[in-house]
Amino acid sequence: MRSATLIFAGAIALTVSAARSDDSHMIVQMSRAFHPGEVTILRGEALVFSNRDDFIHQIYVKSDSMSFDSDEQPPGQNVSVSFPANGTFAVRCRIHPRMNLTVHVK
Ligand SMILES: [Cu+2]
Repeated sequence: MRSATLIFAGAIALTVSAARSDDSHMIVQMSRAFHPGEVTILRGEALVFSNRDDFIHQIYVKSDSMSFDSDEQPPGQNVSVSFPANGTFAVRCRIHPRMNLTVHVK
């Protein structure tokens, strides 16, 4: 009886945390810009980039503690990028050099 109660409580906790991360870490690429342009997340969390323009984007991060380089990202496609290290990172697009997102990882 006691172990059944523990399993039930764990299932609720998992559901709540999954719903929250879906809401709060979505970045939209629209009109050749990231929205929002700055975000703070916890170490190990991911950002999901959603291309809402009708042309291709791309995503890259280059720093001492992490490196990411996506393929071309067609309209409507989502790309997930996780951040395994603390610090401040610039996310850029190789196709549109003025696109810049600042990510603070704590
Ligand atoms: Cu772009």
